[in-house]
Amino acid sequence: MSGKTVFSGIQPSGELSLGNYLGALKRFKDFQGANDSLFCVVDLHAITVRQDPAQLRQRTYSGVAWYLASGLDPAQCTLFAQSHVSAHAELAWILNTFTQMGELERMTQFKDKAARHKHNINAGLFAYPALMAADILLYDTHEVPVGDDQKQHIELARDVAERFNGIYGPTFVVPKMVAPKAAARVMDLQDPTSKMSKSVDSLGTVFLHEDEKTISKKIMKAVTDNEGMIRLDKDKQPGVYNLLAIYAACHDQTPEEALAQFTGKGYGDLKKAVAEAVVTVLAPVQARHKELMADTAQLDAVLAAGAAKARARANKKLAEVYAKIGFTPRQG
Ligand code: ATP
Ligand code: LTN
Repeated sequence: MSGKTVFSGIQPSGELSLGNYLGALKRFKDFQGANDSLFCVVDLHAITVRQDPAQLRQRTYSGVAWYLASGLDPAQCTLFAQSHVSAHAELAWILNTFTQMGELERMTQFKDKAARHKHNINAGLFAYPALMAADILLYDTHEVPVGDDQKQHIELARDVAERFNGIYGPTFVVPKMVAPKAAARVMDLQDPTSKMSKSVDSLGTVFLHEDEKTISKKIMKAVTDNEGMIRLDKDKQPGVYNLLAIYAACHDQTPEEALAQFTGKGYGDLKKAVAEAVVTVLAPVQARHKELMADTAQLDAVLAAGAAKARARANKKLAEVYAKIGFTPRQG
């Protein structure tokens, strides 16, 4: 063990996308074993947007299966569902009281989702970052591997940890975000100025479960530009930049290394190479996911074992926080 604790979470709010895979999931296996690592299906977060119960259950199983299919081994990490460990909701309540309205109002994810769900701008959606801070701070997490879109939330978790520590003395580890070297923000293939999102069903999102033909078609139809040159220019050529970043992430390269392979080539060549790279990377993961989904009892067993491990740790931290705040000790 390196002595580092790593935590990350994915919401069962839709079918997972290529953004989730390259920005987060694909890297998780590299953190297990040598580190103390915890990975969570954050179902409490998912209900900040209205969910159909049967679909939520199915997507939670699917999320666990994607974690396993991408190489996580429950013997080497702690894999669990957020709602199975009640300390997450309890600490979130406490942290709500250390989080300012003004801080939450600045969160771009809240602003985006509030705009998309105008008829359900609920208090949970607003307070979402305090729950995320609780997820992370409960386990004395050092590193949080996430995509770029989570930067603001991690910064808030750091501020809340420092604020609490400042009042009650050292209690929480102040966590750091770890972004991937390429594809930290995979963009929508049809609108490369917007993030590829799993909860927006469009031609611009590649879903992990899609077949080879569909994936290739979506990538071949990706929006580019009229420049006609393959360059790394995020502002002037966001579509091309996005394709290069996806290619790079699939090959474990930096975008600069990927660019070097396309000198003198055209957009058609680039798209073909990206489609091939994505299909090749996803094929074994998809096959394993399918096998795992055939046995949900096995997935329940993985979640039960993971929750037992997480619960013991989380309850200990929560008791420490409660004592510092001045709650009388829980008897039994
Ligand atoms: P929603 O669309 O419901 O908000 P999401 O896919 O944006 O969902 P999560 O499921 O919570 O959000 O994301 C899980 C992980 O995937 C996080 O680490 C997040 O940063 C990462 N991620 C999500 N979208 C992208 C993207 N387009 N590019 C890179 N990483 C991403
Ligand atoms: N907010 C994240 C999901 C998430 C998370 C976490 C990520 C919830 N809790 C803890 C890392 C650590 C999102 O919307 N992508």
